[in-house]
Amino acid sequence: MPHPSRLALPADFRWGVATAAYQIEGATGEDGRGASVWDTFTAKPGTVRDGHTGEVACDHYHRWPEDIALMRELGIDAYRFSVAWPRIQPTGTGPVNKAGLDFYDRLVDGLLAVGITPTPTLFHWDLPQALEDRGGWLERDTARCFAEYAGVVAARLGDRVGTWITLNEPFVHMVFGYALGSHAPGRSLMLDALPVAHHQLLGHGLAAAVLREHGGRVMISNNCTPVRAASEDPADLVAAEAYDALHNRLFNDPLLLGSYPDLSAFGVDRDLGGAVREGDLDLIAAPLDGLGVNYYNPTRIAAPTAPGLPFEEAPIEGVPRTAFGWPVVPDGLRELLTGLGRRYGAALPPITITENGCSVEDEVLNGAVDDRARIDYLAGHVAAVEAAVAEGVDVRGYFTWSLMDNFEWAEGFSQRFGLVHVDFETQQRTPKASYAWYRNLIADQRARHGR
Ligand code: GBH
Repeated sequence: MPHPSRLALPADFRWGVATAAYQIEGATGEDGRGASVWDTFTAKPGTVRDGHTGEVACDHYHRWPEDIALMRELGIDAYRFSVAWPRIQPTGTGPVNKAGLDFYDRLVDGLLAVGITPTPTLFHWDLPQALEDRGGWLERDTARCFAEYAGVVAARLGDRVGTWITLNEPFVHMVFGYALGSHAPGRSLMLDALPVAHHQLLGHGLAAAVLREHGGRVMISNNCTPVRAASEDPADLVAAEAYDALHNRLFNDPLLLGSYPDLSAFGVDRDLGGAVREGDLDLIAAPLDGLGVNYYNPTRIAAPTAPGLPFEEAPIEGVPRTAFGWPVVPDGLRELLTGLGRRYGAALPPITITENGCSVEDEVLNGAVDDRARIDYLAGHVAAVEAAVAEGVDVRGYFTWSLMDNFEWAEGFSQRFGLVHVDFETQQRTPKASYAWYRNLIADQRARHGR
């Protein structure tokens, strides 16, 4: 494990933690918040493990001062949280709920008061149900509504927020939410979900223009995975290429190159099922101030053995696994970052790792939580970022997922990703060993650079 103080990262490298509204806030029925697709989804039996919901979650909506105190003690530079659209516009468009804006106003002021940069994400999967009732992200108009909402938030917080993240992981939202149905809104459209990719990206483009009018800098967080072919067999190579196009390039290419990748292996045209209109790609490709990269693990792909999709996932063998069963491959992050550098060259804006972390099964023993598997995971991945920087990739910051254990979507509260343990009966927070480790890493880096 590399000693943190030897990390060769730039002096202005920024450290943070990330969360998302529906995963931590709770208070879903308070202060005029409208329903989101996740309220509807979790209310349906059989959708989430053990029937868990985000109704209370970490009760962050009420306990945010305590959570800011934990962040202050951790010593982070920046906090990535998400704004719940249905708190701001309960029906997704039109009427604005002042009490919802007030909450984020208090949060932003609370962060600034302790020297932490608020870095809000505007959409982390909790679409107002009223918009889903009109077709959700399958509908082009949702992109327009998203820009309207972005303008409302920026008008209130834009004097104190410098950098905005428009969307979180549009790939994961499209696949789990609209193609497979394992996340809200629970639709199983397979490839017919592709317009959801375009409408989210269009929403990003329209919102970016609005955020800029308010003087904001704009980023987007994409879930990226380095794709490895299961073998050198040409059929596996072709399958890996197809998967890379769907997972990574479908979202990075339009943003950075202004065009969609070739998806003909999926029998899909470049207009994504007729969704793309003239001028859309110019909007989507407006320069970004940074690309947010969320990395968890690499993906191994083989040729399909049955008719259907042009690829099949193959297991990655011989590596540790997280409690979730995901393979732990820190070097995959270096591979991913250098690969982005090679593919996009001068078109690649500075990168921030906006999520990286793992779930660990843990328990509080005598007031302490020994999550050394998380320390190993984080140390390995920070070292991979350092290696990529040494190879010339411009990475400006790193956010750990997550500050605290929270509602892990379809897995409910069963997967713990936090630096801080949360007892969901008592809401007691207990910093884990990884919290102390991360605090030391940040303090060492700061001392090293005299800031
Ligand atoms: C993120 O999504 C989300 O932004 C965040 O809300 C969430 O809590 C966090 O990650 C943890 O899940 O099948 O072994 O190849 C991550 C999306 C999709 C990444 C599934 C890992 C599969 C691992 N994830 N993916 S594997």
